Amino acid sequence: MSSQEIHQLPQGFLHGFATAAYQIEGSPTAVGRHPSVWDTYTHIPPVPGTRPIADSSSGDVATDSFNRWRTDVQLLKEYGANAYRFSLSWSRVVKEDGKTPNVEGIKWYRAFIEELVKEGIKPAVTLYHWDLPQVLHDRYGGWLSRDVVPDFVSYAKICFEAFGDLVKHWITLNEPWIVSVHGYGYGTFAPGRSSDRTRSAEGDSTTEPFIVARHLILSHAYAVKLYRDEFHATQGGVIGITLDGSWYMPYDDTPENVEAVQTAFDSRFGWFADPIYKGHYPASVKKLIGDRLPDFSEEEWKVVKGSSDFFGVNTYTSNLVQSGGSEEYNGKIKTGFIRPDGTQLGTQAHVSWLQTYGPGFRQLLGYLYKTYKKPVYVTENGFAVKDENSLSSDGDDVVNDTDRVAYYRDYTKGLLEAVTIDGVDVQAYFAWSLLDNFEWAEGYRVRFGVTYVNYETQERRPKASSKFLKEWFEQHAQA
Ligand code: PNW
Repeated sequence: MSSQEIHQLPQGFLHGFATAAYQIEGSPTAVGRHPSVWDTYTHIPPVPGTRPIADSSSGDVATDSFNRWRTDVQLLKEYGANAYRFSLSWSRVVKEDGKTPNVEGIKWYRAFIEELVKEGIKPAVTLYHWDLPQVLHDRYGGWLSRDVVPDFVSYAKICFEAFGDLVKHWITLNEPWIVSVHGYGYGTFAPGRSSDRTRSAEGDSTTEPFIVARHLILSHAYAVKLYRDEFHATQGGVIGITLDGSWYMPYDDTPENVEAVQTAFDSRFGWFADPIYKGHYPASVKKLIGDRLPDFSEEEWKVVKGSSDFFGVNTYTSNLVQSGGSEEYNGKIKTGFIRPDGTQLGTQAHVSWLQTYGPGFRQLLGYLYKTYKKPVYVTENGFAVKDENSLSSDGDDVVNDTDRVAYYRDYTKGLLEAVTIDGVDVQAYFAWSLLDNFEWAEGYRVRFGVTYVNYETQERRPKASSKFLKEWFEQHAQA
């Protein structure tokens, strides 16, 4: 370590790991928790006989973190994290009427948060990471109805009141694009609605994702308004949203493909980010969706515009973009990893959508900062090593995650260059994920953790990547 390498990230930089409630907690009925749409979706496929989850699993047990939370906090400590991003299960915090605080559930989260703070780890709390209470879906269609807005705001209020003395970083929603498109377009995530009748008995993929997106944006915005009006003065935290996407580059320099890149940014980030940070929809999205893109009233626009203190981004990869795709949600563009000369961008992960490309991470951070003019929080970044799931848990292979170490080496380099050379105001970095966990439609076959989890014994073993990140942040972040 050379001396000029020390402490190049700004004072107060948050670094740590991320998880989400449904992916790790298990114990679906403990302390008064009731079902979310993910409990339903994993147990009752929307079309009888189909397999919504690749290995037919669910989050019933997951990493058993509801019971093993002290172990998890110790791991975070061991890895040198000064922050931890996790989500609250809405149906553990609120009773089945969807309104009343569930005292037992709140007590459980309170103990967990107190332990984090005692250990010097700042909690960065996501209010919604995809686990809508089933009761709200049944009552009025969940995100399809505007009725969800006051229910989300009252849930947020319960959380600010119960935890806001200790939590200074709030994230309203995780990846509204994924919720809208996977939940109501493709139907591959809960609640699994789609026009594709091999996947879903109900749903309209041409309209529902846009309606859902509108209610997600409003729920976010009114929760932020509440925090600013009633809690900020006494609690002094920050609040914002997390969007997801990649760095997009033209496949070649033809004008159509160069233009398609902007359309890619607009449809993945801009659909949500432009309303929230700029106060209008992107022109390309308006043009493509037309009347099916529901507008906001003048009063709503006032609440939506400026409703995020930071730009939270979950990003894993980069894409080469060509014009001429068929999917509206993606702006009718095509994405890939193979260059015109046949070479690939980087190392292939276990999931088809992910290849390593560190330089794209640096560029994306710059693009988001320049375009949206807010401090950037990297709320997820990570890699699923190919065939890691088929290694024997007896030996050391499972902890020698060479490709993941190489990924983090590339991406931390991109992070540092964005901050020190490009002057991008990045204030947080969370690696996905603290643990191998329930990877949604992939079940347990895909592992993103820096900690290996043996799902038979629930034993946790630190992988080489956890050591890499620990040492890297020791060198580059101020204590
Ligand atoms: C994230 N993409 O979703 C989620 O927030 C996590 O819960 C999840 O476990 C993690 O990624 C790993 O999959 C995304 O294709 C999944 O660009 C895919 C993409 C983006 C976000």
